[in-house]
Amino acid sequence: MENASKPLLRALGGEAVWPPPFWLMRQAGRYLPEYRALRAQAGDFISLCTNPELAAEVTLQPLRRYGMDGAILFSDILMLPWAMGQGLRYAEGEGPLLEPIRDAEAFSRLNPEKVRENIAPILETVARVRAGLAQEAPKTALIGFAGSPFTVACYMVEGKGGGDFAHARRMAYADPQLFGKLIRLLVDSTVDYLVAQAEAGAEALMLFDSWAGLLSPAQFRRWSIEPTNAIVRGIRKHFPTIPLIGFPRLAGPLLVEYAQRTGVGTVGMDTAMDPRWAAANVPSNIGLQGNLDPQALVAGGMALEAEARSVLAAMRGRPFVFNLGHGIVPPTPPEHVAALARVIRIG
Ligand code: 1CP
Repeated sequence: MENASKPLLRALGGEAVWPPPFWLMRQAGRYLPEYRALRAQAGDFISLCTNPELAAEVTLQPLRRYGMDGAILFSDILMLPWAMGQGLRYAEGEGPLLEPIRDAEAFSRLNPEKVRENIAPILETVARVRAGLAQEAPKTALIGFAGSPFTVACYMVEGKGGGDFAHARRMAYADPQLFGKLIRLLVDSTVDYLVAQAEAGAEALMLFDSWAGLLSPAQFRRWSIEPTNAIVRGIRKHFPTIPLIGFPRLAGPLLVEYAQRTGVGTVGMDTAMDPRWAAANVPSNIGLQGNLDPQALVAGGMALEAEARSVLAAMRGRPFVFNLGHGIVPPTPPEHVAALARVIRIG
């Protein structure tokens, strides 16, 4: 079986592989000069995400330098609302800007029937990366992904990132019917989207719930755990055993309930999570992924090495995938990533 030769799939399947497999959130991106060159050639960010040749190339770039065990599809969590027809652009230095959805009329303009057609180039990227890995990196597994409904809804309602998504969180209390409709639409379209990525060649799937930590415990159960569980059940009808990773960022102790109730096999730990606490409290049949501070990677040197070693020490003996606690930031020196890879490979 192919699984047997891919350390990432073995770890996500519940095996305590050591030294652990690794990949890094935002491993393709602006810290790499070759990414910046290709990005300039593509023009804007959406053009890059919908150009299968360039997006596949960008996905493979970090592997050529560092030999990660996982490749993550180069795309963005906001490509799903874009595919439903919500206006989206990425302003230089400002992040994403969308036409906010704050009422039933704006909601009714979303067109989920268009998703299949609009995501076709992204699925082609998946197929190209998978073929590229077979050629260039046969032990590296391809991870497909989507945003979790709550996190994607945050951007859809707010129209931008960078704040605390007050409009979205308020709508969840003030108009739970409309917010619930948006979440259900996202659950259904995210199942279709992730199943399509698996059909195109993704070998594991990850759900990014980057803003789950903004929710109260009751709202976390309702808008993060329940929709994630619905997505897991939907995917499992088509792919009963594909590894699934959930990342409820800044969930704190609610990470345990998320691990117990969503059905994902592996949970991501953010930078603020103590890996020793997670090892002691997350059920031992659930894998862990994370959680080096991206700023330690910018700093490099002894601080990076010490921090990486303490994560490794906490995770020894568990099914574990080494990663950061959040995405690589643009000022990261590429040689620090190489230094980190050496520390992880020693185990
Ligand atoms: O200028 C550029 O090149 C665009 C920067 C960029 C990149 C490289 C954006 C805009 N998205 C991406 C790629 C991306 N985004 C990937 C590709 C694979 C990889 O990891 O290498 C993935 C998985 C994402 C996921 C994503 N996008 C998340 C979830 C993870 C996280 O960071 O919390 C979120 C919240 C987004 C939204 C988004 N897209 C881009 C930006 C700058 C943001 C954040 C905006 C904000 O601050 O709210």
